Amino acid sequence: MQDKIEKLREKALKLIEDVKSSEELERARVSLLGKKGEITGLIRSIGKLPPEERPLAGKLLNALKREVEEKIEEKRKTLPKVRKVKIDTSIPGRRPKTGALHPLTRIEEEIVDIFMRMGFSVEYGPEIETDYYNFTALNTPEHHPARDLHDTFYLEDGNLLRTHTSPVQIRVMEKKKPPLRIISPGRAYRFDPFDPSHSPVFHQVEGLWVDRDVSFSDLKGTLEAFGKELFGKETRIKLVPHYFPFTEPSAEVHLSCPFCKEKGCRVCKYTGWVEIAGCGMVHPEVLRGVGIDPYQWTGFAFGMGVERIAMLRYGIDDIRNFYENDLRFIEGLR
Ligand code: 2U9
Repeated sequence: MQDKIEKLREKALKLIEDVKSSEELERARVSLLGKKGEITGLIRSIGKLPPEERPLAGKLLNALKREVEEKIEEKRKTLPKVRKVKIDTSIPGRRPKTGALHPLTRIEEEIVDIFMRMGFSVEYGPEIETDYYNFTALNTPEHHPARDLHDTFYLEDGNLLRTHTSPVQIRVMEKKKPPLRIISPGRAYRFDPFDPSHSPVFHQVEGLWVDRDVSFSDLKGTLEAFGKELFGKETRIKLVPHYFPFTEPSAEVHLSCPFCKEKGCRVCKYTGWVEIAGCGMVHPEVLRGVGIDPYQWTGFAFGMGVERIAMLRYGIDDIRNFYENDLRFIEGLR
C-alpha cells in the first residue's frame, strides 16, 4: 500500500506541475480528489485492508490529500485569473416580440371593411390570367399600349400575370347575373422598375356595382362616402376627367389632402388634392361581352392602389419601404 501511495503521490505532483490553465487544474483536482478521484478511491479502500495496516495507510493518505490540496492551491495562484461572469438576476427579462399584420394588409382590410359596410361582397380570382380576361374582355384593343411587353409580365405558355384585379369582376359577371355589388382585393403585377413610386407587384382594391339605373352620381356618392370613412368627415372629393378603355366616361378620383386640409403641403405637392383612385361607368362593350344587356343594366367601377393609400395614410414617399420588411420601419407604422 505504501508503494501504491508513493507512486500516486509522484503521479499527482507531476500532474499538477504540468497544468497550464485553470480548466486543466480543475480537471486534475477532480481526477485526484473528486468523488471518483484516485486519492478518494484509495481512502475508501482503507476499510478493506487488514486491520493492522489501516492506521498507517490512513495517515499516509491523509497527508497525501493535504499535500495535493496545498499544491493545487499554490498552482492556482500562478495561473492567469479567469473572471467569473456575474449575472444580475434582478434585471427584467426581454419581452419577446409579438407578431402583427403588415401595414399593407391592415390598410387593405380597412378599405375592404368600408365597402363591406356599404353592402359590397368580396370576390377573389387567379393571379395568372389569360389575355382574354385581363385585356380583351375589358375592351382593351389588340394594340393598346397596356398590352406591351414592356408593361406586362407574359408567361411562356401565353398566359400573363394580371395587371389589375378587373378580370375577377369579368369572371363574376359571367357566372352571376345583376344586380351585383362586389369588390376584388388582391395582388397585381406590372413590368415596372422598383423605384420610389413603382413596384412590379402591388395591391389593388377594385369595385363594381351593376344594377338598373346605376348612375355617375351613385359612383361619386359611393367614393365620397369612402373618402370620408378613410380620412375623416371633412374630406372632399373631386372627379377629374380621364380615359380608360373599360369605362366611359372615366375619371381620376382626387381627395382633399388629408395632411394639410387643402392648404398645400409636401404630400399633395402644394395642390391641396391627392389622387387616390380611378373610376367610371362600365363600358357597354364590357357588359355586352359577359352577356349583360347594357340597355337594361348600367354599372360603375373603380380601382385603387393599396400602396398609394397606405403611403398617404402614413406620409411615406417611397413604396419600397413596404417591401423591404425592415422591422424598424414597419413597427413604426401604427
Ligand atoms: C370591370 C369594368 C371596369 C376598374 C377601374 C380604374 C378605373 C383605375 C387604377 C387605380 C390605381 C389602377 O392600382 S392602380 O394603378 N385603376 O384607375 N380601375 S376603373 O374598372 C373596371 C373593372 C372591372 C368589369
